Amino acid sequence: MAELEGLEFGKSDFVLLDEVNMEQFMENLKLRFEKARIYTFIGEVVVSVNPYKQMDIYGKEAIDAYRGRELYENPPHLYAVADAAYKAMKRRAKDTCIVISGESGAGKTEASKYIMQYIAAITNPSQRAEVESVKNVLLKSNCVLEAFGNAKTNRNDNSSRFGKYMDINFNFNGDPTGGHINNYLLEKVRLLRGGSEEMLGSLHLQNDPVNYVYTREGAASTTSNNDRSNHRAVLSALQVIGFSEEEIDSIYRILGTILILGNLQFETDSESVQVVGSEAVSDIAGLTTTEPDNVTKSLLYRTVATGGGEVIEKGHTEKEACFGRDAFAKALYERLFCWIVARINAVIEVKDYNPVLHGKNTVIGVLDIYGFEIFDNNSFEQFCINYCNEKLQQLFIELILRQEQDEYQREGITWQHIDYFNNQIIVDLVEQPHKGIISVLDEACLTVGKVTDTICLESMDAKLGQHPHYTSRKLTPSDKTMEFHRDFRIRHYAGDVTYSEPYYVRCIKPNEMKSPVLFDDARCQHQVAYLGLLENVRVRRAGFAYRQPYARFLQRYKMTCEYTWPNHLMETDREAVEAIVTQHGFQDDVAYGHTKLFVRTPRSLFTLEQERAALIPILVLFLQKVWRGAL
Ligand code: AD9
Ligand code: MG
Repeated sequence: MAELEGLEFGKSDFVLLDEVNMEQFMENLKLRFEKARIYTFIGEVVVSVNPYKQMDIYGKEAIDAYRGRELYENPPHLYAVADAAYKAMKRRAKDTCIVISGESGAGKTEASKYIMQYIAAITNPSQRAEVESVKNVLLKSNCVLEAFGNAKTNRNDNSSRFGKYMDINFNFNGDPTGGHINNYLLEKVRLLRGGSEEMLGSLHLQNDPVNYVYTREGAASTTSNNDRSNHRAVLSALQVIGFSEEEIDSIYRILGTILILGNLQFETDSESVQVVGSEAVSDIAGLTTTEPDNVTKSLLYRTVATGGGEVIEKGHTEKEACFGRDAFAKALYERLFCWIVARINAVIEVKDYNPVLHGKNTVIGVLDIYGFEIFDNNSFEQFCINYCNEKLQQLFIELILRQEQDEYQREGITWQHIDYFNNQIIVDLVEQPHKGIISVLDEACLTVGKVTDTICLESMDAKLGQHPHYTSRKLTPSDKTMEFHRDFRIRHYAGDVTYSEPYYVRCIKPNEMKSPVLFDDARCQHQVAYLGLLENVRVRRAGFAYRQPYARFLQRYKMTCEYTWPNHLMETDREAVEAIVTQHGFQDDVAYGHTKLFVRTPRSLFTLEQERAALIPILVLFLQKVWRGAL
């Protein structure tokens, strides 16, 4: 049990801190990290610190320990959350979702994989072949998605360059019947170091990524990837999922085309822009089975409509040709990735599902989103990523907070309001029709012929200058370009509230060195602050951590009280529950709703759980004696 870990490992739930302040929070987080306890609860939320080393906590033994148990019965673990989500889905036949957040390299993708592995391990006990095959494809799809959707960055060797929302569909038995992947955005490749000489030769490629502009940056940084075996794993995963040899060959041809495209250079001779060297063009033509002339034409010209309705071909400038080349490569890659995802979806989608015959089909969704990204220079991509996080936070506040309050109201519980920052104002700043940043940018792009950053910024300043979360920054001209660098800032939410939800995993990155032994206090504290974990604990403590219908509570704990065991001596279930609570002395820690008991801290239930566990062997003996007629 969580508490049985012993205090030398710190508090297993931040709700149990003596006082909720940053100092105590950080002390506990650090102590647990140093004692290799990487998971800690805040109620039902799991806070995870990336251990940067293989932990022996994911094996069969651990899976068996968490399977079907209640959240507070075991030490904090991803498996506890995965099991809770699975149980909730199965018991209530309702869709559930696990949201994993944290900054780059904090461990989101690893967490999502452990969660999926757990779900795969606990389902299909009868080993039905078709369910096994669905599970296999779901697990293998991660490998393929990572190969094409992840990239080496300086923050994470295996950074997801796309957001992933994976649905797993279940039948009424709770066995997986299929799934669906939604993906958003991506980047580079990990093809070259793993490919055989023969394969690379046929693609007109060399086996060192340093030779290619698009892969040079990643190749230059230190690597902890075993590229050759990863490459084999991807190939085998593609085959297991059902990609044909021809399809796999096409994938490699397209990747080859992209890499060669990236190396293309242009030069301007007296009259026009030309591609430097003809070999690359003919290689691309070969890989894409088209004529070299078509390749050259598409790289050097664009088609435009004149005022008179005529369509003409206009030559690019050298700079335009470079932009065009990169945009083309990106578009190719994006389409390839989307095609791969669609192809996987076609294999795993639920087929022939008949709700009348098969019962209700439910879903567990796992969202592995990229967390807030803050760089020195933030592009439109960062804007979208951060907006997406704000939106997620907003949905969370709206849904969970309202649901929580509705439940208190329904059950007649007095609820003391807790202050939290509602980020609706920031979401509005971005998305409001006619007034939000997206509309203003759209408008600026439509009305002005040639849009510059300055024009966009001026237009935003005019419309949004007074907004409390908008700041315009006009910096001094840079020496090199003599252009004004201009930007704007959005003050994103500083904290959040996590009302009881189900199923959040909050990942923290302990240091920037990928070290298993370093706990960088300042870096960690920063993350704790912006993930709003302290507010999370406060809300959790002010509210009620657990609630159970009277009958269910009674069923589980009746043997711990003389008024309820062996005979139910009270008039109603509620009275019986009151007797149990009073006998154990935690009447100040509960509230009685119309149909449910609300318990403020897990500690109270924990005492009950301990007593129940101690009583069970005695009861078993007692019952055996009764059966044998000895009593
Ligand atoms: V990004 O936003 O996609 O750049 P993530 O997904 O948060 O990021 P990821 O899961 O890829 O991070 O973890 C980064 C690295 O940390 C992994 O490649 C592992 O080497 C390491 N890691 C993370 N979690 C664990 C773990 N539970 N056990 C061991 C881990 N190593
Ligand atoms: Mg990731």
